[in-house]
This record gives sequence, structure tokens and C-alpha cells, in this order.
Amino acid sequence: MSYLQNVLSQVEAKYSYQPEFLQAVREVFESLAPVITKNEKLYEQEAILERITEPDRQIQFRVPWVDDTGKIRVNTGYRVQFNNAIGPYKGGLRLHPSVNLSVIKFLGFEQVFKNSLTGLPMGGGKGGSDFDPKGKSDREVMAFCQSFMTELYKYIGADEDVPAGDIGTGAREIGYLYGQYKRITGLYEGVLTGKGLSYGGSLVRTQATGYGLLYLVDELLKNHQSGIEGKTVTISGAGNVAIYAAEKAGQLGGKVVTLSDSTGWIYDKDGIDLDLVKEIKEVRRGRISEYKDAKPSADYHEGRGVWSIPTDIALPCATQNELLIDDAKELVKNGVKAVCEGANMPTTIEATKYLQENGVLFVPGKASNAGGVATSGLEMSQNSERLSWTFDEVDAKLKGIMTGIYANIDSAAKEYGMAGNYVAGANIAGFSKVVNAMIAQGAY
Ligand code: NDP
Ligand code: 2IT
Repeated sequence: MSYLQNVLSQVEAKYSYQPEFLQAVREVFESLAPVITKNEKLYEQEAILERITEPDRQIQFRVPWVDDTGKIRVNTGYRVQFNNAIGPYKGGLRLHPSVNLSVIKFLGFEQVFKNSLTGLPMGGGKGGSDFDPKGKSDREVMAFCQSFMTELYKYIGADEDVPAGDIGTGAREIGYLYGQYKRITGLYEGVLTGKGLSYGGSLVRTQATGYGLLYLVDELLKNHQSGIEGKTVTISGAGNVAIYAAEKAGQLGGKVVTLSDSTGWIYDKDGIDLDLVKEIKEVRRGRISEYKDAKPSADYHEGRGVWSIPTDIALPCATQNELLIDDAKELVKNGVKAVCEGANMPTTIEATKYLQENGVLFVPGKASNAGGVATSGLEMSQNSERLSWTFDEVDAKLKGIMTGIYANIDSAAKEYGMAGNYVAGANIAGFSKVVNAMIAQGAY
């Protein structure tokens, strides 16, 4: 059995109860086979694969908070500090009832490679809680965030571990978390990113993941004698990533016709009215079904179904495992050209393979959604120099980073004889930098 196969079997046996984590490890390991084979002796001697699949540490804690009726509620908080070979741990906090250690470990593992791809000095981590912000009052969200940070502050810091947003964690939550960190430690430092503009946030961070995704799609299509102009775009999700992906797709001449949330999805053949979506989602914190109330010409469907609409470009921007094999078949049947992930691991391994085998340009989230964390890295730089850059400056840097990522994953895939396989390209390029740093820093 090869070194890689051996470690994979060990990880599978040890963490058989963590399906999302194992899915992420399998996908990465499969791509790394040619790299590992080339350096098998060294990597085995250095125990690189054992080290890269075991987090530096994982912290789990009780989060008690008082609801509006005076009752004490209890959630579980997590922070997984996966790898800091190339910089302080960096990665978001997810607040969603589905959060457990397997989900946070898969996200932290992916983050290590993603952050490496940005070219910025950031290690990988992830955290969150099974707390559900939906339907909670602002005061309840604040009570939760203050309690969460009362434990988390011990383990984070501007040069140590810098959390940010993810599903369920937006500007409101980051504000409450930041206030509590400052209150406890007395430090006014860049310990979180995605902060408000009046207290150290960066312009473009709100838009960064969605905009970055479209900068990458643009570069991908340009390199395949095509472009976004005039193309139909289908998007899932209706949160931060989906909304700003839709905005930039429109600015680049695409026509976005779908969005979704966990209850259902909308199809607007005239193109989605984004001002309306922002009003529903960002102001009212409502459901995507309300879109149809305001625009009766649009269709609303309960449940899943976004991927049944014929499209040129499909952008899954909601959550993990939302694009399944049957969706991939439907997309291919309808002539999709490109699938690029805005969410983390939204496409199953089976669906990914089907898309690749059928000539669809497929870019994995660790490359295509890296614009969010990259702009978080730029927020950290601005905090360190106590300056704020203009929107255009940050946007230009984001664009440069995304075109750089495309060039990097394209050439890594070619170097190993897998031209056009951007899953392999992203894993290989992300891995190489981290591994070189780990070896240089010795066993730990
Ligand atoms: P938001 O909370 O802003 O939005 C999430 C959207 O996805 C909502 O429309 C939500 O619907 C939907 N959704 C969430 N969970 C599920 C589910 N289990 N089934 C169906 N729909 C679901 O999160 P973001 O937009 O920030 O994050 C979306 C994805 O992008 C995640 O995978 C995240 O990890 C990834 N990502 C985010 C980055 C960022 O900067 N924010 C950076 C890089 C990646 P509902 O409201 O009904 O729950
Ligand atoms: O998955 C991700 O890259 C994020 N949620 C953003 C992390 C960050 O630190 O900005």
C-alpha cells in the first residue's frame, strides 16, 4: 500500500464518524497522488500527511446565554486551529444548527489550502456553533455572541488566530463579538475581520467572496475563448456570497435567473432584481419566497431545484453537498459550460467527477471562493498599518489575487499532466507552499 493510501486508511478508520471531514480529505488526497509519489520518501519521513490531517488543536466549549423569556439556553462552541505553518490561523465562524466537529474540521482543512492559494500569510482555522440566529432577536444574538467570545478570547489574537464571518455570521455578529473581545482584553486590535467600516473594517470585504468568484469565472472563461457577457447564470443561496456573486455577474454582462434559501428557490426569467433581494435578505432578514410577493411574474418553488434550470454558468453559493450527481447530470444535459463553487464543498465528489468527465469547466471553492478570506487578509494588513485603503485599491488587489489564483491552479495542473483539472491544480498548489513551510520549521 502506498504512503498516501496508508494514511488515508488510518484517517478513515480514526474519524469514520466525521463524514464531511473525510469527504474533504479524500478529495484532496486523490489530487495529491502524483505529488506524493514524486516525493514519497521525504513526505513519509516527515509524516506530512499525518500532520496535515490532524489539527494543531481543537477547542470545544459550552455557550450559555439567556433568551428573551429569561430562560438559559446552551449551545456548543468550536474553534479548530488546523495549521499555522504560513501565518496565524484564519477562517470564519459558522452559526447554523447543522454545525458539529466534522463540519468545522472539513472547513478548517479546506481553509489551510485556500489561504495558501491567496498568496497571503495566513494559516487555516474554522469555528462556530450549533446556535441558530434565525428568528432570534438582536438582543438574543448579542447575548449569544458575548457568551461565545467570553470563552473564545483565550485562544485568539491579531497575530494568533483571526476569525471572521461564514454562514449565519455577518456584520451584526462580528460587531457583538468584537465588542466583547475588546471589553475583556482591553485590546483594540485586528482580531476579527469583516468588521464595520467605522471600527477597522475594510471596504470590499462585504462583496469580496461573490466579486472574487466572478473575477475568477471571468478569467477562466477568457482563457477558454469565452466570457460572461450575454451568458445565463444560475446561483444557489441568497446570503452574502450569493448576493454579491449575482451583483458582479450582472455588472459583467451576465443574466442571473435563480437564487435559493433552505426553504425554496426563485426563477426570474427577466433576471433577478437584486435591490429587492437585498431588501428582503439584508434589511428584513426574510425568506426568498417573499420575492414572488413583490414580483408575481417570477416563479417560486419549495425545496431544491435550482440546477434544473438551463444555464451557461452555475454557481453553488449556499452550503456543502447541495449539488448532487443528479443535478450534475441535469446541468450537463442542459449544456452548462462552467461550474464554479462560491460555497465550501457544495459539489459532491461524484458530481464533480461527472462534470469534469463531461467537459465542464469546474473550479473548486478553495480557489474560486478565496476572495473572501483574501480580502480579510487585506483587512488585517490595513489594521496593522492603521490605515484604510479606498474601495478601488482593495478591489484591484482582490482582482489581482483572483487572476493570480487562476494562473497558479492552471499551471499546477499542467505541471502534473492534468491540464484543465482545477481540483488537482488547486490542491497541489495550495499544498506545496504549506508543506515546504512545515518541513522548513521542523517536526512539531
Ligand atoms: P449566509 O449565511 O449569508 O447565506 C447562506 C445561504 O445559504 C442562505 O441563503 C441559506 O439559506 C443557505 N443555506 C445555508 N445552509 C443551508 C442548507 N443546509 N440548505 C440549504 N440552504 C442553505 O452565508 P454565506 O453566504 O456567507 O456562505 C455561503 C457559503 O459560502 C458557505 O458554504 C460558506 O462557507 C461559503 N463561504 C463564505 C465566505 C464569506 O466570506 N462569507 C467566504 C468563502 C466561502 P437560509 O437563510 O434558509 O438558511
Ligand atoms: O470560508 C471562508 O473562506 C470564509 N468564511 C471567510 C473566512 C475569512 O477569514 O474571511
